[in-house]
Amino acid sequence: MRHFTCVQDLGDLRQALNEAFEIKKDRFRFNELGKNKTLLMIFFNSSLRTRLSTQKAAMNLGMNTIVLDVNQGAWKLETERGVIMDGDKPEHLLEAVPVMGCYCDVIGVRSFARFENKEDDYNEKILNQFIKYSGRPVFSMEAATRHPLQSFADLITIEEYKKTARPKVVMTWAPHPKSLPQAVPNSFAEWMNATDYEFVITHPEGYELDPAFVGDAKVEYDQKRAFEGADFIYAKNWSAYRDPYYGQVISMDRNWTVDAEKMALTNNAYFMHCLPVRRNMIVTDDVIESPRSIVIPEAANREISAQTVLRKLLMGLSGL
Ligand code: AN0
Ligand code: CP
Repeated sequence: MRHFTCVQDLGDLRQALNEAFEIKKDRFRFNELGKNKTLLMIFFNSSLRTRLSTQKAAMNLGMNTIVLDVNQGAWKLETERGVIMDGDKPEHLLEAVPVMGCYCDVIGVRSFARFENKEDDYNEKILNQFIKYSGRPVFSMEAATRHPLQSFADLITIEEYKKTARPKVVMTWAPHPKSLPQAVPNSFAEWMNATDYEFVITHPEGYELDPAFVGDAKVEYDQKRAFEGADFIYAKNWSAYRDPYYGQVISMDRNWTVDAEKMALTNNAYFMHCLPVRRNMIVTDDVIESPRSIVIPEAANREISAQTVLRKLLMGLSGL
């Protein structure tokens, strides 16, 4: 594997899952593979899980890691070509990216949607410049449109907890006070559509996602009806995708908060969320604290998804 930005890059999903479970059984089995290899993690946005789990995964493989928070200590980066750089940004991405490539073997990038220009976001303008100009294998640590390491961990988690071959998985929008990207829901939909699960998306009118990600998923505007018989509830907020509201909060309706009453409509479903989560906006305290909440094992699987991906990238580097 040369780069990792979406589910297709993994190739055979069943095989990738088997590799993940192999790693989970003995996470130090491949600790020679990354010897003398350096991972550079670039963050344009904050992170807790991605930062820790990816670094731990790299250490398990014997890699060295360097972490750079672009907005803290590095030069502010201009990203538009042709700009007269007389403002507050002393360096251009077009020099910074190849320079970063000089100091490492693999690059992870976190670069959220900026909501300034929908086309730039949906063309993955920043991530693609890393792919084009760094000369290194690049993987997404949540880019503008997808969060594949999260979705892979989500899939691993569902595979571990499911009781039937084809569980009913429901992704529900839930309220949040700030504009959040569509990357997590887009990506989760993309990965669920790559399985044979029954997959339903529920959200208020106006929160329709890009049809390219929704694919064949069933969209149900009645949240309670969507919850009926669900085996997994995957909660997430996202901002509007459709014009003219792209990137905006158009509803904070707390009737969409996941609570015990709604969970009672499900088939004793497990509750999932990628975290960080705002309690009593997205989900009530009692649901997230209940024995059916699997948010912590879900987060723990981020180490496994990252390690499976890094291993594939390292194998690609060695021509394996
Ligand atoms: C981010 C998002 O919704 O994309 C990161 C989630 C992993 N969440 C926040 O910014 C709160
Ligand atoms: N789930 C997730 O990616 O969390 P962080 O934003 O803390 O990395």
